[in-house]
Amino acid sequence: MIMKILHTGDVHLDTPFSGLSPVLSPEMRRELRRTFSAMMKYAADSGVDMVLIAGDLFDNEFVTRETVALLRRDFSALSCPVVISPGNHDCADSSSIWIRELLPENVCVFTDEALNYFPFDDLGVDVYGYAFTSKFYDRCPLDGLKPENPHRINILLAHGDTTSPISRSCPLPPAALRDFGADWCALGHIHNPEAANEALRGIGSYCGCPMGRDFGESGDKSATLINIEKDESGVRVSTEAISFAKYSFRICNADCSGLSEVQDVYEAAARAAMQNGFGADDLVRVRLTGSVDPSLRIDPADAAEYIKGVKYAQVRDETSPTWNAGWLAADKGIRGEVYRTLLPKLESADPAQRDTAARALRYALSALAGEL
Ligand SMILES: [Mn+2]
Repeated sequence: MIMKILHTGDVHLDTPFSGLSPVLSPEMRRELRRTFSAMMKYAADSGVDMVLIAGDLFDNEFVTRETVALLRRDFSALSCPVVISPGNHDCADSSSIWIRELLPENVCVFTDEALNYFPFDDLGVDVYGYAFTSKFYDRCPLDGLKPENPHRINILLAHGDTTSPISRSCPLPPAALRDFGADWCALGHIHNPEAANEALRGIGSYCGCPMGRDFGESGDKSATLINIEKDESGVRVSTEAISFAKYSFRICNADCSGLSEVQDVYEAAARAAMQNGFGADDLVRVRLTGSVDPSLRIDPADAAEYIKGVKYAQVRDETSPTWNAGWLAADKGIRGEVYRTLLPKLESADPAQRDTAARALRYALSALAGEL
């Protein structure tokens, strides 16, 4: 038996993208839908045997009419089955789309929180799964269970957390996955899955989200194409990441150490974005780092204006106002006193504390200079 599967999840359709501008938010909502449709079109055109969706297809239980129409259209265009395990964001509660049977016949959805399976006799595969039926799922549903038909290809399609045995998002310890004994575990829940996937080598993998939705989901995003082959000699699985998103969130640093002119800082921000090769399909955050002159007044919005040729630019000022600050340390007046008081926090190991102290010092220096 040999089969090809497209595995996705954590699409979070109808994410509001509220952190972006009023023009960009609706565009990114459309783009997320387009990315989903591109995956389904790929599945239709490349003749995969099955599509697996490992939960969180929607961002929340209120699904827009437009999105329901899109799912019906894209799923009905497929000649293969689609199997869905609802996750914590789109749980199978009594009002959910999963229960209302709005989807075409080739779509199989787990709606029970107990583990069960859909058999696909023509493909020789059984797909095991379960559903979140509320936001939280506190236990591992695999305990003591095994696939019923060991000679078939057994897939576990699951939304859960392999990184913590006390997770409230369905704990799935790697040892429990191994004991269950599926030929492959197609998982959802972790959007940036590189580290988690390292620990799952040979058992399964998270697909991650197909498109980043904010700077917490930066970098290349993809779906997973799974090739699985099973015969008397054993099981062979290979996976391939396939990208469908047009836009990506990207983060880089601009070292501003020693700078004392805002113009130079803004140009450093623009240069960092350029040197990282960010372009028209990138939503970019530049983090300003390093120690700068305490009197420098950095305006992140002004700095962002300098970053050209990208889809969206944002600047975060994470500099420390401690460059060349000997004159402040020696100041016998109130400015020196403020500086000396804040210095331990300016040099703290905790970034949040450093940030607060940096803002406090800049505010104090501006106030004492009569600028506020
Ligand atoms: Mn998710």
